[in-house]
Amino acid sequence: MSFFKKIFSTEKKETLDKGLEKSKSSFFGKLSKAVAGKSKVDDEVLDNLEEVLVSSDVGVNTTLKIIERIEDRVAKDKYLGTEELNLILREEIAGLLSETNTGEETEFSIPQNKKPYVIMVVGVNGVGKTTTIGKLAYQFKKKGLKVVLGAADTFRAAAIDQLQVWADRVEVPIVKQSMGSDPASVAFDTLKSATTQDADVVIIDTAGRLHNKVNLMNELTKVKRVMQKVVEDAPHDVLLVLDGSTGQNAFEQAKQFTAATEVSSLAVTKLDGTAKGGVVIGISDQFKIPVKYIGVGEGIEDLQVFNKFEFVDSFFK
Ligand SMILES: Nc1nc2c(ncn2[C@@H]2O[C@H](COP(=O)(O)OP(=O)(O)O)[C@@H](O)[C@H]2O)c(=O)[nH]1
Ligand SMILES: [Mg+2]
Repeated sequence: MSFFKKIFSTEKKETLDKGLEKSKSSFFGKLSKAVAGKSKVDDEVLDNLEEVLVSSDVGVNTTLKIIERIEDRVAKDKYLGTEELNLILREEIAGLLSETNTGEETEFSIPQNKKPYVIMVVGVNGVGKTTTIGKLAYQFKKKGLKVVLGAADTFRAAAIDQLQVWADRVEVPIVKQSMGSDPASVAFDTLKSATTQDADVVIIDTAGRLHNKVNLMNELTKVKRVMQKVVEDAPHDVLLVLDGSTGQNAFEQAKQFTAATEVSSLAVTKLDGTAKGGVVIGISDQFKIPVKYIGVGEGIEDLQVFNKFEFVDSFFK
């Protein structure tokens, strides 16, 4: 049994273990083939390992970094056994995640000195923004925080309705206008309302249907600027939601959004039921933006605060 079980809630860990099952079995299946019949880590094993990592959606750059680190270890210890490879990979991956994620977070929380604390949620259609907002609102409310949602994805009526469904489910207020209205105006109204209600957290849903970078940049810049008329330093967090099951596509989206706006944290969704969980490692390393939350199911409880120790432990257990 791993010692992490003692630190973290067993229930949370079980959900994570289950969510990462497919990624794990695919990764270790490939890894055992990569080292089959080999007792020491040599060039051939390293070549195979490189292939395993790339095909597990860790991403080319991050894979090269990991391989380089293992090469350094091989150079020091010429008889590095393949049975030690698991442990070494685990250490190197935890090390990579440390560079961006402090990794100590285990609880849903917000800084105490910002009120209301404004989270702007961005990302393309279908990645799980609205669902993540609903789950987050639920967690914050459970902590006794007063939450207000803003329906600034005004492109589709369904988008507003979906957020409304979550607001009803979690029983938190929502600010919305009709479909097609100005997202910045909705964001403004939401912050006004939140201030009047003395709310602790505001979560703003946005549209991801902006295909070109200039449009996207203009739109998000405008939403931010208008929010700042109400709360000077808003948004405090720009949370980019990425669909983990899309693998390399998630990298591409991260590239586009980080070019269009200042993204301060990431949520990687749909890690359940995919074999592409390695994407979390690559994205966290490549973009130097902390992964704050991970989605491991469609249910209201299926959002977790990302913790690198738990993640690596679940993956390598
Ligand atoms: N399996 C799974 N499905 C998810 C997760 N997060 C979101 N979804 C589903 O993804 C779909 C799109 O989500 P939605 O929140 O509407 O995406 P949006 O367009 O970005 O707002 C919905 O069917 C959600 O139930 C997750 O962590 N796991
Ligand atoms: Mg939505």
